[in-house]
Amino acid sequence: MNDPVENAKRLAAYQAVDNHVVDGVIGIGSGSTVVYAVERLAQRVKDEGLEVICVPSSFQAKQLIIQYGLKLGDLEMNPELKVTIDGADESDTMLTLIKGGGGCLTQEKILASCAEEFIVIADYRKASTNLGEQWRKGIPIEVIPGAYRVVYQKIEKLLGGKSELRMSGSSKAGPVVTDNGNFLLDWNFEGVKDWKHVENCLNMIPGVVENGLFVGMARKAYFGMSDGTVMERN
Ligand code: ABF
Repeated sequence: MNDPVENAKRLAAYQAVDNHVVDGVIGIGSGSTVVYAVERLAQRVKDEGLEVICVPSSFQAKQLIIQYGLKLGDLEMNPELKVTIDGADESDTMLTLIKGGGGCLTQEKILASCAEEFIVIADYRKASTNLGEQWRKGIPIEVIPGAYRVVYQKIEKLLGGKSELRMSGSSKAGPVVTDNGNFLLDWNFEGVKDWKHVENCLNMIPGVVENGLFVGMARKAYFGMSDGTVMERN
């Protein structure tokens, strides 16, 4: 594979699956990096007889699990996960994450919260020192459609910054609709120090379903690097 970013995603995903997956129930995140994790899982099922049930975090993840012939599960049948493996838009040195740039965050946070270990996989562009250095599009926030305007007004009052309703396509045809039938706001912030406080404030606003800040959830992150190595952060 010649594309350094794709190569980096693959390296991180393969290493995470090899180091953290044993027989049991696995949470499957969403996005382009997770594709490689599912690819590796399927190889291990075939080559080693690994026995896993995969719980998806999105429509995309479900399709991937089916496409690779893996066993599909859900949280009703399998509420306790051994590990959840997922991508991120950015991770700082404390493993505070921004997620939801691809539109998925609520089901991902649920799966992360149900896992003994939540493991992040990403390419080198996602690793930062201070959150917001790399991902410039703001914090994704999933909202009940009819509440988007009051939610963004309340966010501005409480925390400052500016929010935008995420639109689909270049023609601005309409808002992006999540797998849960909701809208997304992207909140642009400045000078935030206490991310747990922000996460809690956002989720206290009626109409907010969940937000894309993952604070204190990830156990470990694997970043594929452009030189073919993998950087680990705990
Ligand atoms: C989903 O996919 C989202 O939470 C996050 O925005 C994104 C990361 O995707 P990729 O692996 O394509 O960078 O997990």
